[in-house]
Formats: sequence, C-alpha cells, structure tokens
Amino acid sequence: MIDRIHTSDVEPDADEVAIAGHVHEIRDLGGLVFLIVRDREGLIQIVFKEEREPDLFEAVQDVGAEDVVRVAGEPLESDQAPGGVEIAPTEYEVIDEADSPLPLEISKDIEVDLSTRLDNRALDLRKPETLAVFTLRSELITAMEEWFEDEGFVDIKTPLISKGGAEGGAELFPILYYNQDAFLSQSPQLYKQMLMASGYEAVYETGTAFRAEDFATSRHVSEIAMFDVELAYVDDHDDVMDVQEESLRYALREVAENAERELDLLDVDLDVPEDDFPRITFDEALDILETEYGHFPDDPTDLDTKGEKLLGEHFEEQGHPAFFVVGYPDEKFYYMQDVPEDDIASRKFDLIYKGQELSSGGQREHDVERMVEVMEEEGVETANFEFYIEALSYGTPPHGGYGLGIDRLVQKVADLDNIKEAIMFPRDPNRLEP
Ligand code: AMO
Repeated sequence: MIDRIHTSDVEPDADEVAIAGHVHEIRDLGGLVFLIVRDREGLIQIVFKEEREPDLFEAVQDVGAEDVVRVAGEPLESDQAPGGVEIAPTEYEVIDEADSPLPLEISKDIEVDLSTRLDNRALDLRKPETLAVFTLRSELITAMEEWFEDEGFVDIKTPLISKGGAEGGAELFPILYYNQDAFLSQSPQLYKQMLMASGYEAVYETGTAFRAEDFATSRHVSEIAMFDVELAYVDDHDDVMDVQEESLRYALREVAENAERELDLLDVDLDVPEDDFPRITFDEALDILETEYGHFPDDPTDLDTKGEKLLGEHFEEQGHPAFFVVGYPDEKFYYMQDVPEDDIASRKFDLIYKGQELSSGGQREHDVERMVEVMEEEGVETANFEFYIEALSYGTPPHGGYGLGIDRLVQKVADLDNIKEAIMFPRDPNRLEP
C-alpha cells in the first residue's frame, strides 16, 4: 500500500507524515501556494513556500484541481487551516492528473441542478456533503443490521429474478430469462413468508426491489434499497410495530452518536424519536386531516402524499417525528389479515417519518384457505402463486413483517429534497446511466 495516513489523523507537531488525496483547492499567493487536499475523512492544508522548499514550490505550479497527489511533510499547528493543522512539505508527487475543465465544481458552493449532478455523479460523489450522505447511509444500515443480529434475526437473501410479482402486475420489469419470460423482484414478500413456514422464526434482508412505476416525484425510484423483516409467533401486528420502532430508534441513535461530523456537514439536527411512536387508526388519521386541515385524500382508502405530510406536521408539533397508521380499509391484499372483528379493517400498518411513508407491513394471513378465498375474490391468478400457497399449506405459524424503504429513510435523515440524492447511482424512468 502507498504510505499515507488519513487527513483527520494528522496531529500538529507530530513526526513527519504522508497524506494522499484529491486536490480540493489551490490558492496561489505569489511566493506561497496553499493546497487543500481532500481524502475520505476530510481536508488538510499544505503550504508550499518558495523560500523554504524552492524545488517543491516549482513543481506545484503545475498542479490542477482534482489531481491525485501524495504529500509528506511536517505537521504544524495553524489556526487558519481546516482542522487547525497544516503540513510543511518535504515530498510532493502527482499520482494522477485530472482532465480539465471539470464538468462539475467540487470545492465551490455553486448551486447545480440535480440532473447535472447525477449526469456527473462520479464527480458529484466527491463533494464532502455528498460523501456525508453515504457515510450516514452506511451507518444507518449497519446499525439496523446490528440490532437485528443482536435480536437473533437471521440474515437472508431472496431471489431478485422471479416468475411473478408479490405486489401487483403493473409495476413489474419484464426480463428474458434464458428462453422464458421472467421479472425483476418487486419485494421479498413471498419468500420471507415462506421462511416463516420453514421455521426460521425471524429474518431480515437488506435487499433490492424493482418497481416499474411511471412516476416523477421526489420520493420514488425504480430500483429501491429495501430493508425487509418478518417474524413468527406474533400475537398481532403490534408485535411487528414494536420491532420496527425499537430497531429504528436504535439506528437513529447510533447515527446521532457516530456521525456527528456528517450531520454537521449536512446541517442536520437529528431528532431521535425517544417517546413511543403514536399508533393511530386510518379513521383517526382521516379525522385529523379533515378537522385540522380540511384535507380529504382523493382515494378514501389510502393516504395521499399531502395527507402524509400534514399528519407529519401534526405529530411533529407534538414532538413525534414518527408514527404508525394502522388498519387500512378494504385492504383486501391477499397476504394481509382482514380482521373486521377488531374494529379495524386489516392488520396492515404504515410507518410515517418526517411526513413521508417509510414502510408498510402488517400481520399476514397464515390460513391458506382464507388467503386463497381473498385471491379469488380479488381476481389474483392463484396459478402464479402455487409455490407460495403450497409452502404455507404445510403448517405456518402466525407471522408478520414489513418492508422499509432505505433510500427514503436516508432522504429523511439527511434532510434531502429528492430521494435520488440518497442513492449513489439512482434509477428512474429516464435514467439508466451512469
Ligand atoms: P410497499 O410496496 O409499501 O410494501 O413498499 C415498502 C416501502 O418501500 C418503499 N418504496 C419505495 N421507495 C422508493 N421508490 C419507490 N418506487 C418505492 N416503492 C416502495 C417505501 C415503502 O413504504 N411487501 C411490502 C412490505 C411488507 O408488507 O413486508 C411492500 O413492498 O418506503
């Protein structure tokens, strides 16, 4: 490996050190050149003085923005330098030159529209603020996985290529699989339930789901990072919500503690929901929307984007950034339990965080006969689900679970306007590269 340490590890008045990274900024003040070098951990200032190191001073005249360089030298305390330390160089080497002009400025705070940023994503990803989003994202996923590992959930991987869809036909991406038609997976739903029938008891998956929706919103993408959970022997959907609530609280706490630098860079004051998340019924949600905001969702069986946002405001004012809406009406979704006797229509719930739906879940129908009845009522082609129906027919414990959109979670935690900013290389109906 090339001999170097991270910029954040450079201590003033230490012995000679070497760092390497991209040239973030060049300031030429006559007999003095300031080079700000950037690596994954931050920025460091190198001061080239004509009088002190004439050869290196001469060499640095040719440096260009975003060149990859390595510098060794003596770290000195400096009030003006980022991090309070600068390096007086004794060695300087350009490892790789960057073409110029750059299609995107990395160091300057110039407003660039999202489409240009995504067209030049590899460069955009170099920006410290963009890197901060993905460091946060990594922290969030790791913390979430840590919680489920500690609680004894089994890490699973379900297939991404399937014969049919779990969530409905219109949103499937068809592919050619050898000589037969197949689809990209919309959700691990059927497989995680089959694993409940197989006795795995509690599983989680950090996976990918594909949705061929024709959207143009700031909260939809075609390729989604999904965190799926399923657990057996639940009494009801409250047990599932408990798991979601505790795991999310843990992940947010970890991020608040471990990603202070990133949160600062993004100017985010992360509000960890320490109190119990309110759980309101769908009817109560409609009631709040009607009486407080005079808002009626177009589809009376679902909350619309505006409804979620307004409910978010309502609960945020009461100190609850996260809450559940439980029991959707007429939710005849074959895998969800219908429970009219509970006075709620179904054991389905959505989690809303900062005014946006983050996850959907519920208690499932484990009685195969009832499930097939609903499928037939709803016109679902049971032939496409034989493998699933059969798997559940040999004894299945009561179970439930949910799918959480990781990209939406990152969007909300990092306070980003558009979900695509939370994805390294996002896919939407108009974007297939980079
Ligand atoms: P659902 O379809 O509601 O439920 O998806 C779960 C969560 O995934 C995210 N999500 C999306 N994010 C970005 N772009 C999209 N196009 C998109 N579609 C969905 C959302 C959403 O809440 N099988 C069920 C889960 C379950 O019941 O276990 C399912 O997939 O955050």
